[in-house]
Amino acid sequence: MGTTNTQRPADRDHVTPPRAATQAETVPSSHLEKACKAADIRKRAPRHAKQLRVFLANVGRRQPMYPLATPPMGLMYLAAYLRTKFDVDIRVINQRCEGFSDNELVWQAVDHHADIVGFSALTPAAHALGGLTRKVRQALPNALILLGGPHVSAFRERAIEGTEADAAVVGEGELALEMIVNTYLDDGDLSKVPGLIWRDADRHVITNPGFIPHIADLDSLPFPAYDLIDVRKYWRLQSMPPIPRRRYASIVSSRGCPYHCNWCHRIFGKRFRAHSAERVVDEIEYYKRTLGIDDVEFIDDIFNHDRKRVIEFSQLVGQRDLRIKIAFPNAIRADALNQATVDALADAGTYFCSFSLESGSPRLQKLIGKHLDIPRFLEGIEMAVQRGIFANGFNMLGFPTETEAEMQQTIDVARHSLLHTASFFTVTPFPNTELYDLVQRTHPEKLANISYADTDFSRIPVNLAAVPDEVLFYYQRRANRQFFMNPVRLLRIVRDFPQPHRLPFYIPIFASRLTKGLFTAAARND
Ligand code: B12
Ligand code: SF4
Repeated sequence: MGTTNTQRPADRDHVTPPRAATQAETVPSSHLEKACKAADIRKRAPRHAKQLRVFLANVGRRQPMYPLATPPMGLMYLAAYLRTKFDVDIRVINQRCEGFSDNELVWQAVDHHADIVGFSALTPAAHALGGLTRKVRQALPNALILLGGPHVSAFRERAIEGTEADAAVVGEGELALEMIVNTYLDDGDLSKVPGLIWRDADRHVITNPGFIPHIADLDSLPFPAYDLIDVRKYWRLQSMPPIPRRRYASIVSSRGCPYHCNWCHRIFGKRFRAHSAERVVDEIEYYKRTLGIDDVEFIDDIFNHDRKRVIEFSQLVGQRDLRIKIAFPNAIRADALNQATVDALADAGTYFCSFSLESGSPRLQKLIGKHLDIPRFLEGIEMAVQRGIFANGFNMLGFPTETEAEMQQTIDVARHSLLHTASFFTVTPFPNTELYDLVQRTHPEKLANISYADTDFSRIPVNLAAVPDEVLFYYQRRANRQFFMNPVRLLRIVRDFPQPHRLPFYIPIFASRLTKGLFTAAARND
């Protein structure tokens, strides 16, 4: 499909001189030696006299009812990788953490004199990409503007439309970005990068054929670039486990997931790829030494897919006497746990773990492709709680065709479990998922007006269930009431929450869940 040769105007050549050989002669060899840290750099990009300047930003701002921020792992991985391949000066900004306005974010790119500007977005924040890329284009007319991250993986070509971006990367980014930078430094012909979505000289959007294989050996990647963020800022904010003020680092110890949940993008593919246990422990040890952390959270898709690795990891933590606290705000599949893995994780220092039920209905478990073994899910939670781990649960209400009785089944499984806390989210279909395809086949009209930018949890972006909005709202309120309004559970929360004095912080969020839809349902008639 790739047709036109180059989408890069000639004036972008200020970084890549047209006469490479002449330019190389002007570079002092000592500088070249220093710049070319990786052996292959000279081969790949011998010609640019000026250090490449890259600006990477995570887009989106914290909301009062959704104040979470986590280190921008995707960008930190990309930055660390680029540094091993090119002579490059990189600035990484997370708008969620810094609280920058869009103008301030663009100013950061300008201040960095960026040659390449890359934005990463989750879908709820993606509405800002149009304005941001236009402002960058105005302020830095020669910059190559890239998009990547979960929103691009979901929306593909639609993600670049309405923006000024030159190209968008679907899925894992390291190798794609390396190829893009090489192209940028060479002849700017983006038609050479497999699978890339890009704009040709006429600004038409083109998707290249082919794909870039996933990185087979994750251990070949450098540690994510924590030196490019101020991790201490994150310690003051709420992270994924609802426990603020932890001296933590996030770790992605594996990529890819072989399960088939139909709402999930699987950005990193279906094959489970993991860092070795040794490398994960090295990483923790490194952060302890360099960042002064005493806590880590794993945000893999599924940390415990390989039980042998779980045991090895836990043993190494013990052998090296790491004394680290470990949280799994996601990443654990409860029905894949057994006593040995729970014991190993608890011995290693695990104190918080989220478990995803999603639905308590066996019919829906099949429909949504999760196929969770619910009795084993409950056993997994029980084993974890018995080992002193604080257990949080994720559930969803509003799957296609879901009935009132099935919503109640979910509530019942959750409230009869030993979970300490739980959330009951609304199912939202993202493009390029099987769930989205299912709704497109059965109720295409429901997809027409989804407001993905709506992060107000008292509203419903879309209702796929077999019940009207008011009923779905009712079951969401009921779920919170029945789950939490239980004196034994409340006592357990106060007793076991790692920072009980901070519990009042959650009262407004909890109150909004208990009143969800009470004030907006009447205003909706879809
Ligand atoms: C941590 C996390 C968060 C953090 C924020 C993360 C962030 N980046 O901003 C918080 C807790 C805030 C969060 C919130 C939500 N999240 Co979340 N979250 C995650 C999680 C568990 C890990 C993200 C991560 O760090 N991954 C590891 C890094 C290495 O991967 P990465 O960021 O994708 O980056 C790689 C590529 O995408 C690419 N890349 C990324 N950026 C760029 C940029 C450029 C220029 C290029 C070239 C490449 C590139 O290269 C990177 C390296 O390979 C993912 C699950 C997952 N497996 O990723 C879900 C996930 C991202 N979240 C998801 C969802 C649905 C949500 C919520 C909407 C949930 C909800 N109902 O509230 C909210 C959104 C809140 C809001 N209002 O915006 C979905 C994404 C859906 C979508 N289309 O956006 C995911 C994918 C889960 C899933 N499997 O469905 N989340
Ligand atoms: S287990 Fe998690 S990562 Fe795997 S398919 Fe299901 S939702 Fe996606």
